Amino acid sequence: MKKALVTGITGQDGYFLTKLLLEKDYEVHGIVRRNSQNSLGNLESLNESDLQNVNIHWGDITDNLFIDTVISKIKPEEIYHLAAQSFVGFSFENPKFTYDVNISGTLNIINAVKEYSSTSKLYFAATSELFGKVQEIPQKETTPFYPRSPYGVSKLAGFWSIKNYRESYDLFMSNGILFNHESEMRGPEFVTRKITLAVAKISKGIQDCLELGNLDAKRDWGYAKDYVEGMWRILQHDAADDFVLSTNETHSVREFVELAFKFAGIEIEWEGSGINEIGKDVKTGKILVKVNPAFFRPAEVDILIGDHTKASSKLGWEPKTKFEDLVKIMIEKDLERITRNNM
Ligand code: NAP
Ligand code: G4F
Repeated sequence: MKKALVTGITGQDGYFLTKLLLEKDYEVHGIVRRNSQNSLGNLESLNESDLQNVNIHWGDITDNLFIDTVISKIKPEEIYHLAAQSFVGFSFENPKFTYDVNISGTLNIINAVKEYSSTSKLYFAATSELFGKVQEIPQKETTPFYPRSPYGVSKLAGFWSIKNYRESYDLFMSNGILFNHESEMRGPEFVTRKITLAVAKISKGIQDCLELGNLDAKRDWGYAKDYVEGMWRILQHDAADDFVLSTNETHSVREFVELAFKFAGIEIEWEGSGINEIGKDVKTGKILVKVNPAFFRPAEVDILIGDHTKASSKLGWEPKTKFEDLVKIMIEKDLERITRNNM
């Protein structure tokens, strides 16, 4: 039985990756940081028998003694390093914290592999945020990087640390340059989930209006379940390398909002522009969407659209879920949750 260690196992990707690894009969180990509720985050949505098969190690990736101990004890065949301060907006307010977790924490993992488990294959969760102020459309592995946030800068340090250790010490360390991927397990502060939660509540009459920042931002949005399959394939490849995973399509925040309302049975129309733009219910004329400058970022990534040709040809990976289906999955799940909780 192969052993896999997952950092960030309580997050969105950790949930889907754990399910995939258990299906593939891995012995799954996960790192969970302590919280006052003793909560296992998204893992609590696993069925009971799956949850019992996950070996939890309580600790923080910024604690190098803890990381050394866990990695030297388990010596996993595969390590998926997903743990991060992953919210771009928060990274502008808390750059030091973001660097501590995303740079020092990543260095702790990489160095522990080198010192105590050099045959482990390591996956690092790099990101399309590395492309930032894009230098080429679409973006692929050879596109120059230009990060636009403390988060992006921190992930750039992780990306190059992986490459540097790979080349210096002949270790199997790969970067997954993943474009945005969302799901019903997405954290509520990210724009897709913020939208589907609000639209579900508005359609049930328990929220009046949705306030957003930049409606023009464009992202290449895929489904997280498809992307964890890509992570796994990256570590099954015969050599360590760097791969873009994307859908090769881009859509604006505005389009996401329109579609989410449509799936909740509400047609909206837009009026005005800039910070005065509003979205109105076509039937009732009620204002359902407003722009709030508080949600704008000091520097924006205007457009992301990937090219996953390399992952297709070398790994046989393809995203399966289309944009419309992703929005539908998310809104249906939030409608169901809200109805169930009678909120
Ligand atoms: P997420 O839902 O925010 O999950 C982040 C995970 O990291 C959570 O389990 C969190 O634990 C854990 N974590 C944070 N700080 C930690 C620390 N100091 N010690 C231990 N664990 C810590 O993120 P995600 O969407 O699943 O993304 C997974 C990874 O892929 C992240 O590195 C992210 O930056 C990267 N990425 C994501 C996307 C995307 O679109 N989703 C795209 C490209 C790259 P808590 O539950 O305790 O907070
Ligand atoms: O959903 P977001 O916060 O995701 P963002 O910044 O693209 O980052 C996500 O994807 C990255 C991969 O490209 C990951 F590396 C990262 O960890 C994370 O998972 O924002 C998406 C867009 C931005 O342009 C933002 O300005 O939506 C815009 N937006 C407009 N109004 C908003 C809002 N974003 C948020 N979170 N909240 C708003 O009200």
